[in-house]
Amino acid sequence: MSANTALIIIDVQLDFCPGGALEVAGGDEIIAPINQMMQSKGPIVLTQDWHPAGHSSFASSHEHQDPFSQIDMDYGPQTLWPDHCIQGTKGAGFHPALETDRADLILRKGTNPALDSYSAFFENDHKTSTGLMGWLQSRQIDNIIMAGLATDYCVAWSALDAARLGLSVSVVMPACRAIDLEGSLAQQTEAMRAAGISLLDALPSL
Ligand code: VGL
Ligand code: ZN
Repeated sequence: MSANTALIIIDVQLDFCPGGALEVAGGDEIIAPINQMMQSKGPIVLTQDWHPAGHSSFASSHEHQDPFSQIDMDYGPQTLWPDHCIQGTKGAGFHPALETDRADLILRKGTNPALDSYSAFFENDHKTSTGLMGWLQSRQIDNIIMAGLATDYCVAWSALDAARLGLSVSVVMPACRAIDLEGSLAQQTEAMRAAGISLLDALPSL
């Protein structure tokens, strides 16, 4: 892997793995390939969805709303989720098989109670920065390789923001798994392709 390439691993947390609060089918199957990619020498960023209890993206925070329904927030449409990744809970922790020791940066997102943050770069208002781009720029990183959970939410939103910011982006599809709500996987896969993101069907040689 060249010095200007970073590996960005999105939300490999227990709540997104089978048995978790917002389980993604096969979510734990991506840990072995991710650990393998993390044996490379380059910079590694891990992200963690990290919500306060009562977060506005939780269906339980709204009257008469079921998980997986959609509402309009002042920043745009927001899907409502089961309570998940609550700060300090077991479910918010990384899956124990993930080799986190190699991480240079662990970035937590979704901490503002009033605003969700799928992307590792901007919160869901598309304006509030997480600071990740500054971190990458200060290290002259212009190429990123991304994997994690979920393909059609946090991975896709992160990859699309990265491409919009001018980074060259590859998503390692076999090291991602999707929630796939109402065609969201096909839709976001097409959006990533249209944005010039490379969708890899095998692990890159790093
Ligand atoms: C995610 C829904 C809600 C994700 C996070 O990591 O893809 N999805 N919060
Ligand atoms: Zn979340």
